[in-house]
Amino acid sequence: MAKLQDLLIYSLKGVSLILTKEKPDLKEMKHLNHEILKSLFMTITNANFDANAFEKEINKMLTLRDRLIEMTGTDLTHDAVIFRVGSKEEMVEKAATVGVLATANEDVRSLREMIVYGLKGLAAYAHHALNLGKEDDSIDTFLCEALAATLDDTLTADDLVALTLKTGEYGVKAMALLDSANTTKYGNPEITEVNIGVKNNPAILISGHDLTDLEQLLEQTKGSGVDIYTHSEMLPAHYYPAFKKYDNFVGNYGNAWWKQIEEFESFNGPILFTTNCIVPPRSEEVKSRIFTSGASGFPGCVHIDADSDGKKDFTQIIEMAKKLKPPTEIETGKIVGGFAHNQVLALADKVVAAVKSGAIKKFFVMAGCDGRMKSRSYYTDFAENLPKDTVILTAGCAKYRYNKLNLGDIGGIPRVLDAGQCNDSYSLAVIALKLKEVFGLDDINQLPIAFNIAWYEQKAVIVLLALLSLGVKNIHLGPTLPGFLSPNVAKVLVETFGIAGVGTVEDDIKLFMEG
Ligand code: SF3
Repeated sequence: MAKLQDLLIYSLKGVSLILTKEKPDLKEMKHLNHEILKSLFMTITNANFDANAFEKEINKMLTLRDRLIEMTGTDLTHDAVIFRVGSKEEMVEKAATVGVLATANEDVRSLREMIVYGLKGLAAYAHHALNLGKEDDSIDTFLCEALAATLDDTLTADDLVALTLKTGEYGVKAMALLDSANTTKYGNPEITEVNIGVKNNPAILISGHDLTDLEQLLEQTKGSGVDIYTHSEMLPAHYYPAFKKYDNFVGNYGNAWWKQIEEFESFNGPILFTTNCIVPPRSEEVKSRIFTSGASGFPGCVHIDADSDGKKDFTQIIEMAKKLKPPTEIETGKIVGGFAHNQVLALADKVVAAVKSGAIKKFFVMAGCDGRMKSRSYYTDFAENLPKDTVILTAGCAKYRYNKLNLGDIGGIPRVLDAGQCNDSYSLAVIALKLKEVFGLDDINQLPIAFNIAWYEQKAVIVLLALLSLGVKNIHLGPTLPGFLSPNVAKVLVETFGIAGVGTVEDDIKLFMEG
């Protein structure tokens, strides 16, 4: 399946090469751009495990490519433009020659991969915005130019470093687009207490990041007696005013994605994945309760596609829920979130006064991803051991490492401010830029804000590149530096941007508090 993903990416590069060279002004272009976004999104870690879905997508992309060749009459002869494959076996064979390792120079390979991973994250956010009816042609154009550039052997390492930063700039654009799409449709997130216990009704668990799927599910379950719970990255949906009107939208069940094996067992009802992160289920019983939609997929699980108007029919999930037991309680209580930019800026006077009086000494941006590695307990220890006059700004599923600790508040400001999903890391950048303005600083790095980011998949890569493009320096990245950084590329990131890994909790807190 990894090979099929490589080949799909290669076919996208071929299509992008044609689009970038020929710049066709075609009616079909919109459809093609949307397909490119979806294809890239499908290749994000833990989004889609269905080899047949990738085979189908490759065939679809090659048909679109051939049509493009015909319509533009291009004379491009790059292999990515002209290669042909028939069976799945042929695809796997071809993929072995065009995958990551096909670039021999390790620094060029490292930069190309960093760009492609960033583009995957960017595509995911642009695709979410598209589902809400918002798109930006300049993002689509850049995405194709950047994909095509990864085929260009004349580009130097310096050119690719510049392109990496440009990818970050477009990452900011895509996150701003999604933020505006979300808040225009669903309102600005506001401070919200979310129940983490359960009720006694049959229920559906919804996971992933797609709010339009949630909206449709809530509409279709209204008055049905079936409750809806969020899981993992869907938790922040509770913060949006538009979803508060649904009486059956009752709480969040469980933790970050990697705990789903046990948690899906005890949830008892069906689970809908709208995007990543899926963990292959261990039992047929749990698998029979898993449904996927959008870019996600798992072999043997029912995939629900949208019709031409974007509508999805969730009837079979709802009917299944009605026949199954209510969820088994695994915890009780409430968690608080909803601190996206609009809400935090509404509290700006309070926040600024607390900084000026010294009640808040430092903010720690701890956004990003969670993962199952033992070393990630670092983030729980880090949060627990931070001085009491510090505040954590979080987004993404990394929050589950500390959002249920009782870290208290500072003059009514909670010590963990959850802005939302990983894409809402944009909110944290907006907050930082606003504080820079309020404090009259010239440089974002003069703020009392430290960045200790946890990464796992490609959306964290675009968040990192976005922060770099905004001029943020000295970001710590853990629990280990990405394996796709070659020693030389890592050196550039360290020397130019002050990027660092993580050490021990004690040493790091000392370092951050002195910095
Ligand atoms: Fe998490 Fe998969 Fe990245 Fe959206 S759900 S942050 S890892």
